Amino acid sequence: MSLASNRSSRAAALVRRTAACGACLMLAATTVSAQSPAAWSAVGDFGVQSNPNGAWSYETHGRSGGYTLMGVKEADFCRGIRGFACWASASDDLPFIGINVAGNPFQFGTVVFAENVLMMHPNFVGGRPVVTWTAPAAGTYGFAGQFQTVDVFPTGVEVAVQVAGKVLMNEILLSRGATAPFDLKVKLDAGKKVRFWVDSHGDVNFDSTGLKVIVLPLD
Ligand SMILES: [Ca+2]
Repeated sequence: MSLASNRSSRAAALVRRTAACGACLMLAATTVSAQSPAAWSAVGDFGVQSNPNGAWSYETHGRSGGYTLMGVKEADFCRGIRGFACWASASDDLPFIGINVAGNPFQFGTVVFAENVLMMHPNFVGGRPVVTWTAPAAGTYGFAGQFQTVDVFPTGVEVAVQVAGKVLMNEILLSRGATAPFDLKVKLDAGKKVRFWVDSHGDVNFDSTGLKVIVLPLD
């Protein structure tokens, strides 16, 4: 569910202080705190009712290029895991984008399923899970959040945020619990897509990766 209508004057005041952006892209000087009302939340808005899901969509990016909407939804038992809901490109297959719906944190195999974080995993043929946010109107938006490895024995992942093919941030995470935070300010035309993806960085085993994103309108 989009929370766009809930943007508050407090949030606007918070971000307006850093809204004077002469460039199309720059790092935001303001960190969006946990207390800041969110206009959109990748975690809070996540659902398996529809894809696209408001401003969010859940895609697969293959090595051949192009993005495909994930067409399989599991309200529970994604990959046979109780308490795990997801979108996937094929039934019981990778890549997936999901969330813990168990009501408590748990571990399945080597993967730690925390609450309030999206879980992403690439596939064996180079397919990346991609969380995509589409600008509903032209404007400047703030994107704050992080990627984090959530497997006990990660083999390394490459994570990135990009818009229209331009990479805004790109990091390789190799160790357990490693994080790649971001706090970006981006000027977008209506309909432009900001994408958050996870690549296997070689070995695709043990590549489960968490993602949190808060989006705030800055105009
Ligand atoms: Ca890997």
